[in-house]
Amino acid sequence: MRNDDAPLIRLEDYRPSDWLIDTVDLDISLHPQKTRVRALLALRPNPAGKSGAPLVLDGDELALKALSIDGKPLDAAAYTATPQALTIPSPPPHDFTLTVETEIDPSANTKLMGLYRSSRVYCTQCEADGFRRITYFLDRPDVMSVYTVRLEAAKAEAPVLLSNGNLVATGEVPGSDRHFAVWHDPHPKPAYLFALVGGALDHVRQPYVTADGHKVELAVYVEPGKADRAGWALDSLVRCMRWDEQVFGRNYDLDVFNVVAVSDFNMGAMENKGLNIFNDKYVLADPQTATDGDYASIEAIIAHEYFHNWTGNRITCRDWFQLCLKEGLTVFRDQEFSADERSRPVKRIADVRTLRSTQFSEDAGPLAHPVRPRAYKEINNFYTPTVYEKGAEVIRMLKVLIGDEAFRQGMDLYFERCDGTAATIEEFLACFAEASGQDLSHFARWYEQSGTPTIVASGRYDAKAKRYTLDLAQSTPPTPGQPEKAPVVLPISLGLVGTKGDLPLKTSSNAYAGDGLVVLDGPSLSITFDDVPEAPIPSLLRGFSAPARLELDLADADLLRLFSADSDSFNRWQALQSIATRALVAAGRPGADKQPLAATAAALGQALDAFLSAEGLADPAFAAQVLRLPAPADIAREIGRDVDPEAIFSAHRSLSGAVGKALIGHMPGLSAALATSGPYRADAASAGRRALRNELLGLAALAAPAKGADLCEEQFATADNLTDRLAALAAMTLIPSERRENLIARFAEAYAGEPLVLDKWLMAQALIAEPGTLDRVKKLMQHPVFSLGNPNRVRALIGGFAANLTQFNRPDGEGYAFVSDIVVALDRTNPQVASRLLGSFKSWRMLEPRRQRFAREALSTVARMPNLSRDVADIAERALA
Ligand code: B3K
Ligand code: ZN
Repeated sequence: MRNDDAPLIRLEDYRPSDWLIDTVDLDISLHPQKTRVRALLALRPNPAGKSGAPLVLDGDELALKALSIDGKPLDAAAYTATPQALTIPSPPPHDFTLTVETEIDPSANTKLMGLYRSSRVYCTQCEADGFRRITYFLDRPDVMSVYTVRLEAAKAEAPVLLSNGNLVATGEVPGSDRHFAVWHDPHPKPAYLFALVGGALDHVRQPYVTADGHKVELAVYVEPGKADRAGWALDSLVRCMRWDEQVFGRNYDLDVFNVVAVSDFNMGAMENKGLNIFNDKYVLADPQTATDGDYASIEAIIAHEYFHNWTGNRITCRDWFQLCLKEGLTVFRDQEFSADERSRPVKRIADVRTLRSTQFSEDAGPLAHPVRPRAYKEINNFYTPTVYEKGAEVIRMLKVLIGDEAFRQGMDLYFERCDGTAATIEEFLACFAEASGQDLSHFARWYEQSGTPTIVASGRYDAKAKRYTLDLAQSTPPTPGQPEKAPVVLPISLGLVGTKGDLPLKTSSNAYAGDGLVVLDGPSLSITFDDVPEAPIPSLLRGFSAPARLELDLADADLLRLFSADSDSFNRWQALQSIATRALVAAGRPGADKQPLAATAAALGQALDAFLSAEGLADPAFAAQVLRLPAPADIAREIGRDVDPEAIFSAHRSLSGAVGKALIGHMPGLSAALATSGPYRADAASAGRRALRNELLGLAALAAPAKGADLCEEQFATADNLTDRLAALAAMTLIPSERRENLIARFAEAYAGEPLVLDKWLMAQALIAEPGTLDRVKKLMQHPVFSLGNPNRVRALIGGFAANLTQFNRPDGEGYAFVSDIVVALDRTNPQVASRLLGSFKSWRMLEPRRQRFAREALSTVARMPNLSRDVADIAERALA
């Protein structure tokens, strides 16, 4: 079905299912091309639905082989079966069993939704609506059933057979080369959490005893020969399970917990009950093939999927509009876990960078939507930074607003009250309203309204009266479908910074909630602080307490004072970012004067120089964040319209180069002091030291290319880990030269046979900000490691190119044409990966007119293609609207 014909599904049209399925007995006989699926469904009329309603089961590309009710084959006239639906117009008006047999071809399933077989492993992906590609079903999250699954396969082909829940039986199929395993999951679940895996896999395992005394066998399954790379994932699992017991009081609830890594996967990972399936990129790690960033991502994603066991699985979503109920909350939980495991301020900075680059940009463009969308054509297009990252920010604000204790009580109440149900945002919020005694109806607007609010702040000090007045106002720009915006509830954590640090806050304003928190919930507010002994500098939105833009006109000198004196690490970091952003925004406008940039470079250089001397070694991970300027794409977003990527990029290069020059004196000493000794360790402190060294290396490459190239070559040759080797490659890509090409070639030789490492190699090249990159990328598509069929390769090379601000947005439009051609080609085999890639066009409307014209042309060409998937057509349509 084409998108224009695809129905718009609306939240307001939600109705409970007319039928429920209490139990599902699946018998799946795996075969590469002819997998037989027999499903025995115990159906029951839903008291909350219409009685006497027809039974309409969802399907997707299915072929029905047999059908019976209560064991009796159904007359052909009593039903209709198409690939998309199985309809029984007059089912029995009472409980009955339905046996449905289908046959599917896992090898032909290139969409990687439903059951597929790739790299000789059978696996499934059912969220959001992949189960209907396995058998006809009521494929909606509010239909929850208890599953028993018998899997059968050739022993040699699939010695390992896994499904959800606990293993209850295994055996041989007499007289054949086949065996079977039976799994039972006692927890009712929606179909999207069903999973199976079959294949020859190695594993590592570890016993675990939950805080409430339940013995659990944990295991991580990987491709044969890779078990020595599974240890970090297993270790992360143990740590996050303990953390969830301690911080949220949540225990695990089955006898086994299995994680399986597969090499062809549409996204990061999937939280199937008791059987998490992962993109191998987020499981496999050793010092030679994974970077510090990979170690951190693995830890975070293992935790994320595990945390879903309570926030997602035991309590699931009533309908897909409630997606943020599980995703925003679970991202919040994984962020908190990583913050506790690592450095909280550094984690917050990293998360805010991601939020701004992915979500703020989405919110500012044609694909903007509320955290809880009201309508969709293709739900898979709503697994977005808005649902995930902004959804997590909403939870974080809730916690700030009601306080830690009420937040924990609200969570406990939610777990107690909603366990075993398919819930809504309203039910979730009600728990916190009850626990805190606060009315959260205004707060709920965060779920309904898209767009990033802007807070405009200004302050004045009355020296005579020793009073400081802060004026705050908010507004949210119009977004598609929502021209009128109302004020939202903005928790603004703040401090007044004097010459000797934070000044005490005294005010009689009722907008002041205590503990440095002001709540701005109307269009504007003015708040006066008394007994302020000196003219302070306001430090607003500490810890980034609300996902908003802040406009506060502070002089560079004031920002520099915040950088050195603010007690809030986030705002220390933000102060330098603000100085750089302001200068880059000014210099990045077409025809802008570059002079102010030189002054900023000098000021930043000096501040950083002093900072590195004083505390560079105290917290290297924080220092690395401080050194990293806002990215060119951040500046483009700040400018917001008539954007010329080249102008921004050249301003960015010259500022970075100048800052690099100011710091170059530090580099040898600091680099030596930061060098880690002994074998590689993945812990946050060691990673922080490498991060700072490598940040300096990148600056050196820009400040002094010849010297920088020497350093890169040396580091590449001597490093004992991928983090440092990749950093050497990345820094070298900034230096156009023969030496760069040699290093690129050496890297490929060193990591031949390591596709996940070569992904990084592909991406590093796709990100080179030079006109030759397009041809380079086209050539790399011919490299043996590249395949359009593997999502990781596509995301690395083509996704990398689409994230290259100057080259994707080439002035001749060729970058758009290239990416859109690939989207069209890919759409024939894997619509989800294709539509993600098309999302790279999300910021096209902020560009200058000529580029806009080319981008529109490319999008329109996609939109006009016949037989587009719903996924791609939906993005094209909304991007153009
Ligand atoms: N819930 C899955 C994402 C499913 C995406 C479907 N298109 C992974 C996660 O968020 O944990
Ligand atoms: Zn999730």
